[in-house]
Amino acid sequence: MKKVAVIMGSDSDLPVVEKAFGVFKEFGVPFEVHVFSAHRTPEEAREFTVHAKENGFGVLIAAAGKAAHLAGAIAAGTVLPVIGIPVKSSTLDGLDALLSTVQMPSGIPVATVAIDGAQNAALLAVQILAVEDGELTRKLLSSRKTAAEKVLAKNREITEKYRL
Ligand code: RP5
Repeated sequence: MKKVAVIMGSDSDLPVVEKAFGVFKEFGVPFEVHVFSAHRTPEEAREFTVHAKENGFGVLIAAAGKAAHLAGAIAAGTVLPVIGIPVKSSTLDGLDALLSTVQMPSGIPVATVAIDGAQNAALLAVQILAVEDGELTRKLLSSRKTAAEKVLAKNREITEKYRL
């Protein structure tokens, strides 16, 4: 199976980003974690990116806050799918990072998830890998079913609690 790379702009992003790791463990998807900055270590970020496909990666996730150019810079160096996580790490509550990540020019796409949306970023990466992997698809469908059953159980519980 292809690996997922999770790249963050700073180790200060780790508390947000690490919510993705449990998803990969749940689905048995191999992943690697890196800290590369679009601004502080641009050469290293590019070097990793341009060799990512030949190094066995299938999807790249990039998380950054503030003027969050990491996902876009990474997307510029590969045709692998890139998922951006805008991180809430400033006085602007992550809106700065959201706009910096999502507003990519035509031709260089970044699939941007919600501010601090590491779990959805990981799920989207798993779904991309599942396109060519029946077992992964089966696990995803089973996980959706379990989640739906939990909601329906809560529905029964709350409905009963407030029944007149
Ligand atoms: C961004 O600047 C990083 O992704 C981080 O979210 C933010 C602050 O970085 P530190 O100053 O905490 O290293 O590049």
